[in-house]
Amino acid sequence: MKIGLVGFPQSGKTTLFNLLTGSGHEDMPGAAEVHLGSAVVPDKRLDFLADLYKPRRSVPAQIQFKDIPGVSAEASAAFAARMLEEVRSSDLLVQVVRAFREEEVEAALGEPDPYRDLVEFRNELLLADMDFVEKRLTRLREARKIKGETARQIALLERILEGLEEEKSPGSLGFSDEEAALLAGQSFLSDKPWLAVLNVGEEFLGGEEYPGRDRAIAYAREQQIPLLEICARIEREISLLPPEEQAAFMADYGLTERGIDRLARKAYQCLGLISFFTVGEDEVRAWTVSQGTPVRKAAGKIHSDMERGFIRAEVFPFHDLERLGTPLKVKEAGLMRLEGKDYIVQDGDIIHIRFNV
Ligand SMILES: Nc1nc2c(ncn2[C@@H]2O[C@H](COP(=O)(O)OP(=O)(O)OP(=O)(O)O)[C@@H](O)[C@H]2O)c(=O)[nH]1
Ligand SMILES: [Mg+2]
Repeated sequence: MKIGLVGFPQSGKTTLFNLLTGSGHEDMPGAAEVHLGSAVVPDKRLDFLADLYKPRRSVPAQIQFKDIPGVSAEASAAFAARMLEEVRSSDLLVQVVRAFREEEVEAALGEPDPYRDLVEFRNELLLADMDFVEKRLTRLREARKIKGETARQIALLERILEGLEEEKSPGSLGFSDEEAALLAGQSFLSDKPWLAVLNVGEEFLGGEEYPGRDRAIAYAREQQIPLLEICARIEREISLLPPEEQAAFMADYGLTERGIDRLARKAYQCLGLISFFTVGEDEVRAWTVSQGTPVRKAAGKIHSDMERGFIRAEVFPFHDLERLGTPLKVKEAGLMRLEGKDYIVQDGDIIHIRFNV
């Protein structure tokens, strides 16, 4: 799973990327480099398990981030196309939106207007999809005799194009099984899960409003775009301080929770992801799977042998362990269960796989 940090130039994508992944890139405006990095997914439950089991290591889940430079009006078509491919290969789009005041940036790009940037970004996704569909249509129509599957594909793409022209993403049109098969797994940019991070200046952290805040928030609500406000620069600066000083600075700025905590939670929601845990003296570890994953498949994340030779899973919920204090008490209370291969993993399950190969 890869999360793409996307958006217009100079909106703070690299600053946010540095914050999330602990990197230290300092790009000049117009730098054309994609950065890859991973961030630890904060989870208090894992901390609790580490305290309880005192394992040699505690392994949190990780999210991969990709920092994709903004494409300015002066950029070459080749560069724009390459960046579009980077966006296409992201599982979730996190649009970083400029909502901070910074003279140098404003001299080149004008005042921040997060509403405009949200609307324009969506339009760009729709336009990129239109362009893709139109090219496909042109190619299909070149066939000498149009019939059968080609004719059905053309009809479907025409319907998709009409939708896009009315600002409807293909996924919202509702496809029959036959139509889905015709699309053969083709995914559209405007269908990608998308959330917005409004990158606010530190001066707006106290609740003071930046230009266009209400309008941007209303638009996001109407379009059902999950939205977060993060001050990437100040959080980045705080993250570079000695750990014991960080809490006090966070409090000074009225920050109750770190950006990564909030972003990870929203990203998991958007992508329908949950966590389960494995525990032991050697390690406690958080694993990420999609909602609805059967336990045998989840076992395969840990090791392919566990999936192949799966016998049963011992399962108990984290909240019972937290409530009762020890695994023994959970067992005595009759809350430890044996589950077969089709059991659907629940968020917070603590799982031990019995297997045989
Ligand atoms: N005042 C202020 N400046 C910020 C903030 N976040 C980013 N900046 C500044 O805005 C400029 C652009 O930030 P970047 O993180 O490089 O932006 P970007 O989106 O990666 O830019 P491109 O990669 O060129 O698209 C830099 O000078 C940052 O220091 C913020 O929260 N407050
Ligand atoms: Mg950048």
